[in-house]
Amino acid sequence: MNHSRILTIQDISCVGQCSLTVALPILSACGIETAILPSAVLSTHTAGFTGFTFRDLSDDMPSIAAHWVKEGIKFDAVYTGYLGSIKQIEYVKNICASCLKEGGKKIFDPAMADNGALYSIFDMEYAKEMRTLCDMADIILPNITEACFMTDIEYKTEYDKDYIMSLLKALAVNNQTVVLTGVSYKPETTGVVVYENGEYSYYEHQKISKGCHGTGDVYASAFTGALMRGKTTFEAAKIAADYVVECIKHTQNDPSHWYGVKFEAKLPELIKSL
Ligand code: PXL
Repeated sequence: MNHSRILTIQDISCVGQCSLTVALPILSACGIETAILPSAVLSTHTAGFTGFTFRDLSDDMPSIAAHWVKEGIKFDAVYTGYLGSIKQIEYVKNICASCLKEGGKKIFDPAMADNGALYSIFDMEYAKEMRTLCDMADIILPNITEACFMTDIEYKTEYDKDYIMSLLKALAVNNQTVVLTGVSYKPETTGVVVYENGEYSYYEHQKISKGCHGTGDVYASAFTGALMRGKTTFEAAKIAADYVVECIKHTQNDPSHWYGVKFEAKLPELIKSL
């Protein structure tokens, strides 16, 4: 197995099973050396908890990256999730320019919205800036809401393949690969579309009625881990989808666990699938 080192940039929500507390264990379980750059520290995530603390670490990001440059540290891929501000998006661009190996992959999850709405701390200006980051990517992993915010296409809950194609074409202006999550053409199923070099493929799977927080981060982390282990984009998209379904099934009957998914118990299955 080739050794890969990835850098993931996202917040630490100390409690809540999202962002770095999901990405680091999942990528490590996939066998990938995982360096982290925390963009902020929050006591919990912002989706359902109130009164959380928020320490913005933006100002530390350039000096951390400058130290890596001095040490000659470079990464095979940069994978980003939830970022706290427009300034951080700019810093991510600079870090990719200075710390990615030649041919290194830029994998960006524009984690900023769901179910037709932006998360509480974001606005349209942020969405526009996120679009400029996604325009530089090798692979982006939006959900339909995020795709709409980045393309100015109307958000719909019922749609057909033509609508999905319009989103994909509007996103992939620089031939980035788009992995569009949460694409559901039938009430009982959902799935993920991979749009790569102008080719559309769809992995359809069971829809579990219960939506869970943090599954976007679990998905993107498992996808990135599988991809870094040499899977094709479509294989990685499928492995990550199957893993998320198992995580939700394992969590859905525990009402006390409303804030995330119990992804840890299903890591052995993810590892087996690689
Ligand atoms: O899972 C996305 C996410 C990450 N980080 C923080 C969040 C959320 C979603 O709400 O609040 C802080």
